[in-house]
Amino acid sequence: MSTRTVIGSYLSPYVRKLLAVMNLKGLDYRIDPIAGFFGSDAFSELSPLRRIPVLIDDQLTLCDSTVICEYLDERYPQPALLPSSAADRARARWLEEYADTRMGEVFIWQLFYQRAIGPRIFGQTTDEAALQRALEVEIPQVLDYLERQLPAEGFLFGASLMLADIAIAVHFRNAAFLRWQVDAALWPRCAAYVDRVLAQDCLARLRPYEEHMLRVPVTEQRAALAAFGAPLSEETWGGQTPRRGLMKI
Ligand SMILES: N[C@@H](CCC(=O)N[C@@H](CS)C(=O)NCC(=O)O)C(=O)O
Repeated sequence: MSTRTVIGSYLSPYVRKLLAVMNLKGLDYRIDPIAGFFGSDAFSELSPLRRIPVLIDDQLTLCDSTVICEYLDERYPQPALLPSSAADRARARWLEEYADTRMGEVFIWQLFYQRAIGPRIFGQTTDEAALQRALEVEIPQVLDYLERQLPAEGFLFGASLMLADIAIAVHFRNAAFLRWQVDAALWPRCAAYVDRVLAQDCLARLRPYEEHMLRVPVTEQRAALAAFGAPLSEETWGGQTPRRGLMKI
């Protein structure tokens, strides 16, 4: 039985980022696949912002995908998640930050929230104006920026997949759940790069679980994943009813 537990759903981009890093480093884990907004009271004790992912291992309980991935990289340095020169490391951290904050804002808090979480979890009607603004203005701005940053071949820092690559690509997987994809005629470099990164084994291995979860309601996902053979934790920090988040974005 693994000494590491990841709390958080396979459908969250930030959980996907952490799981891909653990797969890349060959670290085993058990997962408590709770959806965002579905943590129990006990979950608030572990995650004061009530956000996923959380990692529990033999030494500590830790929140935030970036903090957790950096901790794992320091404890298990191979393969490295950051490039070696100071300038490249700084650029890698910036691109990861851009992915976590700006891409998270437009892909998750606009697109995914308006199309999936708001209506399905909170019974809200879609804010069509916000959705259109995301699709027509905000996402194209992100793609224009990425098109100038991403390489035509390989990954951001050469032949090895690193944390910034994973942090960027995970958001496109959530967009794909909604049948949205990068228009390769407008952003060819970005479209090819996203396909290349998502095809890497550490991310591709998560797809069967993601697809399985998409087919069932949130409250049935744990049981469905157990039947599907996912490496579930014995304990769960999930609740039965959704609660509004503490943070605005
Ligand atoms: N900066 C955090 C962001 C985590 C995050 O926003 N997680 C979402 C799920 S995709 C969540 O837990 N949302 C629930 C909430 O905000 O209450 C990280 O990198 O871990």
